[in-house]
Amino acid sequence: MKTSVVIIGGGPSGLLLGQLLHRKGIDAIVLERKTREYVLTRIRAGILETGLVSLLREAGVADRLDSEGFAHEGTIIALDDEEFHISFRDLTGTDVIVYGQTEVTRDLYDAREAADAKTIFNVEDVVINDADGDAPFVTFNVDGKSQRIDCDFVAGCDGFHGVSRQTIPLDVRKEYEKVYPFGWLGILSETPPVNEELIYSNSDRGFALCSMRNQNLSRYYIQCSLSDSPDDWTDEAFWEELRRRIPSHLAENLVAGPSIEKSIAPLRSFVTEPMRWGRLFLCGDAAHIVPPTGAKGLNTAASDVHYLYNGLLTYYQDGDSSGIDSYSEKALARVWKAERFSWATTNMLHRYPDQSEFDLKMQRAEIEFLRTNDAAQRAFAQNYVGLPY
Ligand code: FAS
Ligand code: PHB
Repeated sequence: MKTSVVIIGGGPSGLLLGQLLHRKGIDAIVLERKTREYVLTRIRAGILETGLVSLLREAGVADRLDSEGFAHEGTIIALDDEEFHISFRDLTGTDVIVYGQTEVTRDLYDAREAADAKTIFNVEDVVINDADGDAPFVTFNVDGKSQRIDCDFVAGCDGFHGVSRQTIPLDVRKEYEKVYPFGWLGILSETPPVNEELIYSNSDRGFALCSMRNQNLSRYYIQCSLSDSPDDWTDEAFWEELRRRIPSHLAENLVAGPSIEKSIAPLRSFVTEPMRWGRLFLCGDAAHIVPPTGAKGLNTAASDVHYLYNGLLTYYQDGDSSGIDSYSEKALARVWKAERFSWATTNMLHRYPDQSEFDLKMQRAEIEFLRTNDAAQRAFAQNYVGLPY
């Protein structure tokens, strides 16, 4: 087989890149380790920056998003029993859109199938060959048969545990990592959200986040120990703990119900530099990971896709390689700002096991400064709605 771009990974990064390229007549084959059905069982992000919404519209996959997604013009930040509101719309003139990553991925798969664009599922033993040469090719096994695809470029969109990042030699790539001493226990429940906007809460029992997917599908998280497993938490225990971590007058509105999904996500900050090696480009979680506190994971994958797509477009349309040559530098400039915001909001809102009294005072002072200072709120809002591409 031969194609222009082999995209490894059929998650949101790979599918969005594939769809954008397809719309411009640039051929790409997506290789996905799992099945479409399996990929769509993953419950992940819920908040879309306007940059991602614009990209999805450019890709022609935003019809359902435009009809089912809904705008949030701000968020609630709570400390113990007090809360305050930060208005994204007043401070930045824009909102964020609530629409689950699962639905984004579903829309992208539907579009790819409608376009009859090639996706190969259940691939195994993917190897990227000669990425540092002029004629890369990808080999893999599917249904017990070995396959080869010759291409011009490879987009590594295969997430944190994929093969793409590992293809870059250790003496070429530099990795930066911070692992947090806690995780997020998340549940999905078919219940009305406790509040019309998100609530990020720092309580003496730990962090909690009240989010949603729609008016009858709520998404909640509580900070938990890394030694916890989802089976350690009954639904009743989860609801009781959540009630104790958000302001009591808000907790009175909490509607509990059976969890339809329950999982624990570890929290880490991670960046690989560079995000390009020869004709291999890393996109999304393959190159970087953020703690989900700032809702930046999926949204930073989107800006990577924007830079890579436009670089490939000028290469194929004008023979101009300046876009792909500057990809890593441009993508990393925005990645590091997202890493900083995610790290800072995680530190501001979570209780650390070894936190000193002084650390706690610093946390309280930071939240009080955010509550009372317009410039601080504007900076928070600009980061949350998404810095410019
Ligand atoms: P993905 O990991 O989504 O997709 C990579 C794809 O590559 C997968 O489908 C995988 O099966 C495939 N793959 C892997 N290895 C392969 C191989 N060798 N060959 C072929 N295919 C291969 N972000 C938020 O903003 N908010 C959240 O609440 C949030 N929660 C999260 C919870 C969890 C448990 C995780 C892991 C992430 C969460 N994220 C969250 C971040 C998440 O949304 C990612 O940023 C987003 O999925 C990035 O998309 P991709 O880069 O496409 O990577
Ligand atoms: C979610 O709805 O899953 C969500 C929302 C905001 C975050 C993280 C996760 O910061």
